[in-house]
Amino acid sequence: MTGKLITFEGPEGGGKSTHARRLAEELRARGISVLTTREPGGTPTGEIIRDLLQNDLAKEPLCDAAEALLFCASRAQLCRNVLGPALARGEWIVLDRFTDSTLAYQGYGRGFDVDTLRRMNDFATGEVRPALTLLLDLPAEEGLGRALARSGGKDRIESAPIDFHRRLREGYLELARREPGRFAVIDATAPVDAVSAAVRRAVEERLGPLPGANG
Ligand code: T5A
Repeated sequence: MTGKLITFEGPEGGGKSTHARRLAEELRARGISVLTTREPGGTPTGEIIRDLLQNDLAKEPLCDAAEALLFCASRAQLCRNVLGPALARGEWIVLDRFTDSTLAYQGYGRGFDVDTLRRMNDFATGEVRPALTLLLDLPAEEGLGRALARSGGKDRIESAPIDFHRRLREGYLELARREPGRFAVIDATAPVDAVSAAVRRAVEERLGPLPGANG
């Protein structure tokens, strides 16, 4: 696989969608072929799973095990049908959430065994692995406040108790400490342009200078 997968991760409202879009625009402006997508979702099946997970589509309480498996099912579909083929074509991919979301939310947040979730992730992803993971870190309260201000209401996961959101934030930081070569932790409380600049610096430091980049 000759392409590169860059993932954005972090608690709610950290700016992942904003910065995934901005990074993709910057890469395209430099002549790089970039695919952008998101999890859960990114395929027709994945988008239906997203609706189930976020909007209570089935109108029954979703048990935590089913939740974890559905995230992985969406991921398997995306990896086999979209990410693997794009990487094989040499494309770059900017992905809004991936395997670390399952470790943080279902592991540190819901309390499932993180090593079991890692095995589920491996089953779902096959050989697809991120070259770089940008963790947009901010306190749970601040991120939820931003997400609420934007959408005006909370989805199923945003409605979880604040301790859940605090645990998953700490979980992300623990994951980043364990894999410093893959993760770059970015202060997402900074103004949007400062976060974009930090994202670009991290990409160049970890993956090499971008074509046409001169500082
Ligand atoms: N999930 C997902 C799991 O539990 N397990 C899994 O395995 C996976 C894959 C996905 C949900 O599913 C969970 C996690 C999530 O709960 P989603 O809608 O994709 O749901 O939710 P999020 O990924 O959290 O996306 P959000 O849209 O809520 O947040 P973003 O993408 O981090 O933030 P963004 O860019 O939309 O920005 C939010 C607001 O903040 C402003 C933006 O303008 C926007 O209004 N903003 C800033 N404001 C001030 N300063 C900055 N630096 C700002 N950056 C952005």
